[in-house]
Amino acid sequence: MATKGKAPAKAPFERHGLTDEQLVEILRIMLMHRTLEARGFQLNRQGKIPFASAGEGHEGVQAGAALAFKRGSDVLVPYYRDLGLDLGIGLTPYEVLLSLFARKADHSGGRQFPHHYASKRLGLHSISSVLAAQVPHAVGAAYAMKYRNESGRAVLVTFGEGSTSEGEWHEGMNFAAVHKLPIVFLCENNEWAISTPADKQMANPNVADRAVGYGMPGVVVNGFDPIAVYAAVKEAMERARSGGGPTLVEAKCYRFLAHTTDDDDRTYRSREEVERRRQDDPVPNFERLLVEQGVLSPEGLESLKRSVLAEANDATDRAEAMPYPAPEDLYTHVYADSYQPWR
Ligand SMILES: Cc1ncc(C[n+]2csc(CCOP(=O)(O)OP(=O)(O)O)c2C)c(N)n1
Repeated sequence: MATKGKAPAKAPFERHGLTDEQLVEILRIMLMHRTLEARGFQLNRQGKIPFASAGEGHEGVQAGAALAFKRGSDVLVPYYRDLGLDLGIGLTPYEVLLSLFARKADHSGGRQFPHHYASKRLGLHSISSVLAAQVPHAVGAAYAMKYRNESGRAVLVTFGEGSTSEGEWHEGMNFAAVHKLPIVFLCENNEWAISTPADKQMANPNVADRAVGYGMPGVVVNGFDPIAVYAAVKEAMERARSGGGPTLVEAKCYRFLAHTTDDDDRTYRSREEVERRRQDDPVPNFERLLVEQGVLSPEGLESLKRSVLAEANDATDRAEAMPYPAPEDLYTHVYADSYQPWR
């Protein structure tokens, strides 16, 4: 595939109107994303949690896109690999750890799959593990906004490139374009759908090229560059909010770790490939950029990293100390009233 193994050439520093504080906030989200994901893998290997997924390589896409989301009015319909996007719109590390530990204080009472967050407070839609099922959900939310004349609001829906092979993805794209709905489709193309490489998924290397077939704009952006992602998603969200209809944005990135803690990626891709792609790692590259551009001092960077780690450690300790749900709560919210099927 044309773009495989290569990030687009390095552009000169362009901050797209972002202040120093916003640039540092993007880096803080990227660092927290990476720290909490490493924590998930550690806790799994310690036998303390059953499962965690991994978005290493997606940090730039997600922290950049999160900044283009308008808190309090936009709606986010993410997928399971979007920890950084969820943190970026306001999910707390403590909420993340409650989900991983499946504690009673978790938003779903410890019942949902790990990393499947939902928050009415944040406009964060409940996540579905069924690939592309979130697309019709998101399109429905966008249709409701249009039906109710709620201008100034938009939906951001995300998915991997593998999910674009699902019928629901195509149906959602078509319906959104026909009805000119306020929605942005953000594809996080990490080149792998578990063990299926992107060139076995589709003959055209650009998911974004499909947009023209539905009658909406499609753009490709370097997913290792959070500022470029911010700019592309912001423009698309503004078009959606102002009645201009949907956009498909494809952010090219890479998955550095296994699909989840249950996957062994050595069975389908070489260590050399992963090692080679590490040169595009958005986290150290963005750290370096902010220091080079004088946005952060080297001491400021170290202090930011220390505070992220301290917050992650505190969230881990607090969540681990919380109780599990009681066994007798199993049917709460499943059957009406206090009906218990075994009685
Ligand atoms: C309808 C459906 N088919 C298969 C699966 C199993 N499955 C879970 S994740 C995944 C790969 C998805 O790849 P992609 O959409 O590219 O996203 P990524 O995980 O790479 O971020 C598959 C096949 C599923 N969850 N749902």
